[in-house]
Amino acid sequence: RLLEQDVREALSSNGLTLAYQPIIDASTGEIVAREALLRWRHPRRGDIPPDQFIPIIEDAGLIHQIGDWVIREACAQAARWDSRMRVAVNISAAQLSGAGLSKTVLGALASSRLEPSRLELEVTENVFLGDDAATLTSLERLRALGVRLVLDDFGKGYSSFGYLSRAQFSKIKIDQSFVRGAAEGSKDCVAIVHAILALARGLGVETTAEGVETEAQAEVMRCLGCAQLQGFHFGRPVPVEEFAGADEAVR
Ligand code: G
Ligand code: G
Ligand code: MN
Ligand code: NA
Repeated sequence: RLLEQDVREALSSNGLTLAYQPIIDASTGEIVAREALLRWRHPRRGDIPPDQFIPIIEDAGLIHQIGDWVIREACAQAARWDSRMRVAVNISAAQLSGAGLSKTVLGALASSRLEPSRLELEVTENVFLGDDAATLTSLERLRALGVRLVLDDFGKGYSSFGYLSRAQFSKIKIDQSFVRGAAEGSKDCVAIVHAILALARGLGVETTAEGVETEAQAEVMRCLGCAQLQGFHFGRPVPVEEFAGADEAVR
C-alpha cells in the first residue's frame, strides 16, 4: 500500500512530528501539562490526521517503532520544560500488547532524565476490550515505573467502573461530548459530568475536561468542580517551536 510506504519514509526522514496542546489548571489558569499529538504532513496529500494514519501504522506493524519514537521525543522535550509541567502521551491498545512498552518508557525516562511522575500515559477504555489480564499486567508494569496512567475519553465508549477499580489511574479525562452537552444546558450531561467528578473525587484521581472550545464551556466545567481544562479555547496543538520561547521566560 502506498500510504504504508509513505509512512515508513516519513519515519526515516523526520516527516512525523509532535504537536503539543496545553492542559490548564481550572482555578489558576496555569499550564500544568501538555499533550503530545502525532502529526504527519504528507509531501503530496498534505496533513493526514492521526485517526487515518494510526490504523495504517498498526496494520503495517509499525506502531511499536513509531510509538517508541513518540515516547522518547516527548520525554526529551518535557525534560526541557518547567519542572512542574507534565507531558501526556497517547498509547493505543496495540502498543500495550507485549512486554516492550515498559522497557521503552524506562529507557526514555533514563535518557531524558525526566521525573517519572511528569509522564502521563493516556489510554482509552478500548484497551480493555482485548485480553484483559495482559492489559492489566502491562498497565501495572508501567505504574510500577512511577508514571501516571490516564483514562482518556471517559464516558465515550464502553465505560466500566470495573476498569477504574482494577487499574490505578491518576486522572480521568471527561469526553468532550459531555462538556458540550453540559454547556448547552442538557440536564443529562450535567448529571453525568457531576457523577464522573464525584467518582473521581472518591477515587482520589484528577480530572480534565476535554474539548473546551468556549468560555461558557470552561465556566460550566469550573463550576461543576473539574480541576483541569483542555481545548481550543485555551490552545490548539502546536509545534514545540511555538511555545518553547515562552517556557524559557517562565524559568
Ligand atoms: O488531536 P488529534 O486529531 O491529533 O488526535 C486524533 C486521535 O489520534 C486521538 O484519539 C489521539 O489520541 C490519537 N493520537 C494522537 N497522537 C497519537 C500518538 O502519538 N499515539 C497514539 N497511539 N495515538 C495518538
Ligand atoms: O482522543 P484524544 O483525546 O487523545 O484526542 C485528542 C483530539 O482532540 C485531538 O484530535 C485534538 O486535536 C482534539 N481536540 C483538542 N481540543 C479540541 C477542542 O477544543 N475541540 C475539538 N473539536 N477537538 C479538540
Ligand atoms: Mn488523549
Ligand atoms: Na481524549
